[in-house]
Amino acid sequence: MVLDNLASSLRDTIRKISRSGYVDKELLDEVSRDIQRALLKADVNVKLALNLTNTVRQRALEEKPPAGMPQQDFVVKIIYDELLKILGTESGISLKPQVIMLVGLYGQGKTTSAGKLAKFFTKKGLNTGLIAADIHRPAAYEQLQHIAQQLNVKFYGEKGSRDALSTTKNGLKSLSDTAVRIIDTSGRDSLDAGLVREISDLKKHVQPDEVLLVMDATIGQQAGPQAKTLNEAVGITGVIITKMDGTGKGGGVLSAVAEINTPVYFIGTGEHMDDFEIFNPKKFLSRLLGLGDLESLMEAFKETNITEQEAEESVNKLMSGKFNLKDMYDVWEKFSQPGILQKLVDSLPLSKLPGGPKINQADVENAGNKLYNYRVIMDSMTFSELEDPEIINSKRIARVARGSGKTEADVRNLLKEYKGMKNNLKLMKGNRGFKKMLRSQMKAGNFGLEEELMK
Ligand SMILES: Nc1nc2c(ncn2[C@@H]2O[C@H](COP(=O)(O)OP(=O)(O)O)[C@@H](O)[C@H]2O)c(=O)[nH]1
Ligand SMILES: [Mg+2]
Repeated sequence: MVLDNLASSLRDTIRKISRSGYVDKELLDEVSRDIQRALLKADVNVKLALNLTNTVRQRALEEKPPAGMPQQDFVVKIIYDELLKILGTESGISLKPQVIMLVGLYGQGKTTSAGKLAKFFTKKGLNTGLIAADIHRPAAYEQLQHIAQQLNVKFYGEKGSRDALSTTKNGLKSLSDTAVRIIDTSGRDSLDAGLVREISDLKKHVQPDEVLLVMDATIGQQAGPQAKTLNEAVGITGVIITKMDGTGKGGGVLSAVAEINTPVYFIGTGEHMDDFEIFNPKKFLSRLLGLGDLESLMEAFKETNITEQEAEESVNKLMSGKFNLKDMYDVWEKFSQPGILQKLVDSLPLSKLPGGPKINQADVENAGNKLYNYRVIMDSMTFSELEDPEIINSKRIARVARGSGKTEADVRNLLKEYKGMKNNLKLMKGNRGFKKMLRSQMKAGNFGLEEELMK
């Protein structure tokens, strides 16, 4: 697919962010260099790439994450936001009677897309007609007629016509009872004054509801100037990006879309009439970056219900070295709320990456069960045992196991995990960056969770 290389570089960067202990200026510099390189390699316009990475860096330095969101995820969110701006708004084509004019250079996929659009509208119950206004290409008439026959939609053309405007006017009249009328115009090998004059003339006299620019995803840097000139000449209202199934870099077309600031309506993913998708920028970007649904991530954070103050208190306690089983219990209790674990896992960016750690349903259930079992065990401990786990000797272990209906090995595992956690915390004592990270992790309620799930 087009943009595959860009996708994999961006995913590497996101992985780097997710794995970093904490976010600092050094990491942000590195990340913005990585993104810049990836964008330039993918043929994204230099100015656009620089603007984007500067904005990401600045926002990540200046803005604070919403309560509960770890800094790392926040940086990923900023990258996502800024890339989304390039891809444009979510608005799509409307399902109503209308006249649509397709413009673009030779071979970009206008005629094919005219057919795909006709199929799209027909399926939605709007009868559709195709008008052959490409008077330059020798077989253009036959190509469109053939597509119309294949789709069983209406067709108007004047074989051998030398006048695009009069043919189009006749076509619109002849198809006046057809809900959606699509005009397939001429292209050129390159942008020239003749083409620009021809289509601006058409636009002026026909006043179509939509003027859609058809662009091949693989054309590279010339996409930008092309889009700009055509937009100035006829006012592009939407874009169809074709040949997304190809192997080109794709960044040129993305830059062009950003340059004219026009929504992408559809993408073409093959030569067949069915190889056509409505373009949804958010979905496209999430898929490109290999992220889960960021909205549900935010929601999951909210639902953990840990307040700023609670997080602060827990962190202070942890960092003071006075961390005991009671504290661990409190943290784990948050996860035991129904659905929270699954929600958090669903939204962990790391787990969505190809080649990243795989978390399946069974792992989530195991982790959930484990936390639940730990709580059951701790429920059988005395208050002084929770406060001071050092006093738990083998006699007490046997008692707790009996009381909780678990094995002694289960109890020992719990204690082992607690000690491991405590040791790690001791090692990190005095590290301010770590403290900061811990606080946000804590607020997010995912302290230790990722490691737990990724074993
Ligand atoms: N792989 C692929 N080929 C496409 C796509 N759209 C169009 N094509 C092919 O690109 C070539 C040029 O398309 P055409 O519609 O004639 O372009 P036009 O000159 O702009 O009208 C044809 O061979 C099409 O089959 C697409 O989304 N994917
Ligand atoms: Mg054509």
